[in-house]
Amino acid sequence: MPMKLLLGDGGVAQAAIDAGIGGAFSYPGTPATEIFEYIADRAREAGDDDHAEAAGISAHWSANEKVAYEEALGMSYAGRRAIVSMKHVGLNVAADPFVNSALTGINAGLVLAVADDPGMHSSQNEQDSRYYGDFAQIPVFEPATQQEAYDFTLRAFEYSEEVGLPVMVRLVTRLSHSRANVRMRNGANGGEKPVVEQRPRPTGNSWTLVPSIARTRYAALVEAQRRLHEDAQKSPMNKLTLAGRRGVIACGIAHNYLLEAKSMSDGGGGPGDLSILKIGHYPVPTSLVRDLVAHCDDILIAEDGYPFVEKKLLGVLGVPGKRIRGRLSGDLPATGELSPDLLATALGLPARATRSHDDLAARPPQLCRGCPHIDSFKAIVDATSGAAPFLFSDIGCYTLGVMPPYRAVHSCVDMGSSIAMAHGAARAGAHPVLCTIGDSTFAHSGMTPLIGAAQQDANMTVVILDNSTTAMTGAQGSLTTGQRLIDVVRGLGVKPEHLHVIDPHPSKHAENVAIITKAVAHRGLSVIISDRECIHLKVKTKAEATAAHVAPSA
Ligand SMILES: Cc1ncc(C[n+]2csc(CCOP(=O)(O)OP(=O)(O)O)c2C)c(N)n1
Ligand code: SF4
Repeated sequence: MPMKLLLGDGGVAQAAIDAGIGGAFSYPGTPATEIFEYIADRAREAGDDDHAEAAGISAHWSANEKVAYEEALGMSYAGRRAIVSMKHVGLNVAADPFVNSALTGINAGLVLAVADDPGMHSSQNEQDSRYYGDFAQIPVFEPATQQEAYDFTLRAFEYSEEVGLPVMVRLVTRLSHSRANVRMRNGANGGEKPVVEQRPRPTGNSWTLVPSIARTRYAALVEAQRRLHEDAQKSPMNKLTLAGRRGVIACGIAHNYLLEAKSMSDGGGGPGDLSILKIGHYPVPTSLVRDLVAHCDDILIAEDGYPFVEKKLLGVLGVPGKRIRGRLSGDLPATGELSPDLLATALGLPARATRSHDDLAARPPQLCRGCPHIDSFKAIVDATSGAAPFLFSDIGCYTLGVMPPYRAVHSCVDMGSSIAMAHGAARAGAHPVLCTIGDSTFAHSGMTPLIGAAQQDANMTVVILDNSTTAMTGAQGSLTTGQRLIDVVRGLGVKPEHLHVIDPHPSKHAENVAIITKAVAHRGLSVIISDRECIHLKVKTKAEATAAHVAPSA
């Protein structure tokens, strides 16, 4: 079998290719971005085609995660396997089709790869996607290693078709972004292309969720839970090893951390007699959990994310006579990433003397020198000085406008929120109200609130920072930039006389301040498009661009 050094994200992506997908769908977001990029790059190489159609794999960035999920679901209905990938908060955006697709079911295999970010390396929260899987009542696979990322994803496509449901593969940052050798199935990596037949259209109609059909489908989903539970008990992704009376339940990557903690101590004569339940396939395999708890007196639950299994195990009443330890008990920290050292300490094993993050010199993120956002913020600040403006903002490189000396960002809640929040504040009578939003975020979820603001002629100023790219996540393309952005804004109902395009350049500062001042003085909606490309688009390669800037990826 061929071997390849792959990121966890690469393992998922290569498995999707080897599973014979017809398409990959995504909106960028760290740490999931590389799943789509890997597939798009391989497909492009194979097909020598900008959009990879010739390789038989369609791979285009979508406007947002909801759109990506729906496109993937449409491909599955049409009989081709599909993968949709996103960062954890992207699943909030895609939650509507995701949850409802568990009722409609799928046709060809549909895999949702979600990368969570415990510790918030580049995210606004550390939510745990396993809850979404539980909520939608679909199977979730959680790999511990890059090899499992590959193996579990391949299996996820088959299993999705066996049970007629989407299957989630849940990753975390450390796995997504670290590399290991991965053995691939025959035909991968230069071998024969996998041939997966287009599946025929199912008869009957289960895809139209009018109440009469939805009720039947929901009953079928609830009924299917019994099978999903039975499958999880028997799954080779869940493994129970009974030994001593101290037990550990290790979920996903936490199993890797456990092995490392044990190996540090085994080498030094530490206990090798832990009973271990490794969980990689949900719903939680309850009978395996029961067997472990019956065998042990003291059980540590290690999961990178929320205390999902720990809460289920404790329920309302707890487990009398047993010591159940984890994030809820305080034996592991309530927030942030786990690590081998944290597990070692919780198990009373010797921890390594490691460097902590505190040893590293602090390097706060900042806008690059020459960044067009700097000039936009300077103009906004000068145009509103002394007026105590509300400056709502959004997610992108420009969020760094929160830092001194600009201090021109007063909020950043979720993608696309700035326009709607500004509208809410304007309706409260606040003035002046401005918001800043990037071109990619505008396409993601800024267009819809602008329709309402335009219809109401809300007393606010929207500044769209068009740098021609999705800079923060590594310079992916943007769907609304340049003339297309202007056309879209007009089409959403913004009056042409209150739509201005400026060039955020130091030489144009006075002119820009005057335009913004006038726009803010207008009692109604005005939109300013601040149009200058990210300086890194001029750099030849994306690798150079990424190396050159220190704005965080999110
Ligand atoms: C729901 C969600 N999806 C994806 C992301 C990752 N993300 C953060 S900012 C951003 C887009 C930034 O592009 P743009 O708005 O054009 O601003 P720029 O970084 O180019 O200044 C993305 C995709 C996220 N934080 N939340
Ligand atoms: S990557 Fe581009 S948009 Fe982001 S801070 Fe640097 S210059 Fe500005």
